[in-house]
Amino acid sequence: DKASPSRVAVLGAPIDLGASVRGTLMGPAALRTAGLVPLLESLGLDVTDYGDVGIADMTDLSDDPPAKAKHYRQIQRWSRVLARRSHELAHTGAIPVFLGGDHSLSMGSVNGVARHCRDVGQELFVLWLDAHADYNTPETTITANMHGMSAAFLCGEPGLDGLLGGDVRATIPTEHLELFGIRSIDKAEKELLRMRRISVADMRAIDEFGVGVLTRRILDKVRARNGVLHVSFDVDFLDPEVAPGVGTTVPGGATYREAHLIMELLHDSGLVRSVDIVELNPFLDERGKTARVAVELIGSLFGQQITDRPTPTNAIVPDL
Ligand code: 6HN
Ligand code: MN
Ligand code: MN
Ligand code: MN
Repeated sequence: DKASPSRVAVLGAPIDLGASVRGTLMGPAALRTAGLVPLLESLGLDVTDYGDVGIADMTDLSDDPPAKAKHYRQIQRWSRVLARRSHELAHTGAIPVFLGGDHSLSMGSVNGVARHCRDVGQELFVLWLDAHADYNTPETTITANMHGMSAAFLCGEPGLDGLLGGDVRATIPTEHLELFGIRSIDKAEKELLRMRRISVADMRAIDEFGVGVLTRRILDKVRARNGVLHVSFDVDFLDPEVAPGVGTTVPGGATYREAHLIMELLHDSGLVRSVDIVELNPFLDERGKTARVAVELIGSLFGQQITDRPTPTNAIVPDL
């Protein structure tokens, strides 16, 4: 496999208006406090921390906000600023790591990476580690919370078309979105996912086949297209016992070991080019437990391991 870049660009996005529970705006600070940057440096990576982005200098656009999209103007500011910064960072050849912040930030971060991939003619795949599918539109949403709409926006679903104003909206083909760890989908959202034939490795699939097999299946698909991978890691992907510091916990999530194995396999693949860490809510955390677990997992994603055993190549992979 091709070697991953050895430079990492950290950028915080202290945003919480995409969720109904306040507090994820403290996420970037908590991830830094838990030692994210020194851990990455200890793995031999050249890390630049660009601090947190803000939206104070942004002027509002004048499109009509959709009826069901709470705090649309604020999220629009974040999306525009993040899409631009993300595009710039991807251009530098470093691996951008976006620290959230609620999951609406991915509308900007992934858009910027997708735009860069389009410029250089590379296919981008998105691995969405999450309890939720985040595939609502302003039409299907029950809550009007925009963090539940980010994956749908990225795939070009209608309803948020004015979000980036005149800036480039680089959409992801629906076959390039891989939802993983899912255990909570709204009714209309499920229907839309089915219509679009989006790949959903739900918790049942994980129980039946295991995360090793399912992760390899995705990596094989990316390799077959000579593509690269963005990992959007919503910490509610983890079981609430492991990660209590989240506003939208759902029981029955990934275990500590399952999550580490996924990250280790992703690292070995050399395919990951950008990462989001989202939905950590330090206000709900228990003495930094969730922040620490999230940082350890990012360590595994960037090569922390016990021995240097390589990934076996003889995996049996079912067709889901
Ligand atoms: N997240 N499906 C629910 C909604 O409000 O649309 C939950 C979304 C959760 C979003 O956790 O990133
Ligand atoms: Mn999410
Ligand atoms: Mn470009
Ligand atoms: Mn979630």
